[in-house]
Amino acid sequence: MLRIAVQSKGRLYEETMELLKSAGIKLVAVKRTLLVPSRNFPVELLFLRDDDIPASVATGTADVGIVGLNEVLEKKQYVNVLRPLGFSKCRLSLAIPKEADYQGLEWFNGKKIATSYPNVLNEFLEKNGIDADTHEISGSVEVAPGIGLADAIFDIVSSGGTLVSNNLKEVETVLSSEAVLIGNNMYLSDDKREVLDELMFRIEAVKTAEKKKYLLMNVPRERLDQVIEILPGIKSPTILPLADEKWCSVHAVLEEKQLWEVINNLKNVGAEGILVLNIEEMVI
Ligand code: PRT
Ligand code: ZN
Repeated sequence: MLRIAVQSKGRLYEETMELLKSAGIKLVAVKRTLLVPSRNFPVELLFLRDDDIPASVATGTADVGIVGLNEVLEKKQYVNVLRPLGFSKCRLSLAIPKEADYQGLEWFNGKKIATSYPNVLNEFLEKNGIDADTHEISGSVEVAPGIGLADAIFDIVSSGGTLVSNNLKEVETVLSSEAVLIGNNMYLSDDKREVLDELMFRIEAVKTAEKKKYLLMNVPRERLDQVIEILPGIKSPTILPLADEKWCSVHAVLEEKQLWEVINNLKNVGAEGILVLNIEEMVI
């Protein structure tokens, strides 16, 4: 049984559960107990605060974990990032009062910076030769400059709305973060290794499918060549006959970002009844 440490509640929770569900992992019942086994796959979920996930994996309490890269780097535990997961994207940035005149990093020399990420911040300051005073606080970092507790902050930014409403401006992005799957260097039994390989394989399939759409349409046979030229399929599109011999049905997979442009081009050459379907998993 492979044990996966996940956040018990918070910003990572929903999408972590969604990913595991898409990978075909059903839980016995998501009660808020600490340890919940799956009923159809040999894994169990260990629900923790995100701060505790890197250590739980490093010490072997859990075999793998799902947590923000920002926490992984801050906690300095011996864990490996097995793969990025593409959700909970954010950045760790330096922000200062919006009226301040900012010319470059030297601005921070001699300044006091409030943060919940002192390790990542100190590493960055050291690397850039900046001598600032790091002040660790655990929550509501963004209010620190407004109440005179600090000159600047180093915090997570996503939309930037929190900075704006606190009269701050983002001046340096130090780290781009997202949820990652982490593991440790410990020996995994053959059984666990097999489950982890299968889990990684399924996550890969889910992630590959996420950005793709399945397209079906009816095309006049005489326009088929033009349609094939428009479709940037994985290989060549599937073409099926229809009862009306002048028409055929064309199926293809394409990148979500190309979707609307391709659909317009298809309509222009006479494709009809265009259907767009989500793909749940894709094994290449
Ligand atoms: O209780 P527990 O310790 O488990 O959770 P937590 O409260 O420490 O963390 P949580 O659930 O808030 O965040 C978990 C992870 O989500 C973080 O470690 C990041 O990897 C990621 N994440 C993604 C974010 C955000 N986006 C985010 N916007 N974490 C925090 N924020 C905060 C940010 O600090 C800001 O104050 O949300 C606020 C709004 O951001 P804006 O820029 O959109 O206004
Ligand atoms: Zn936390």
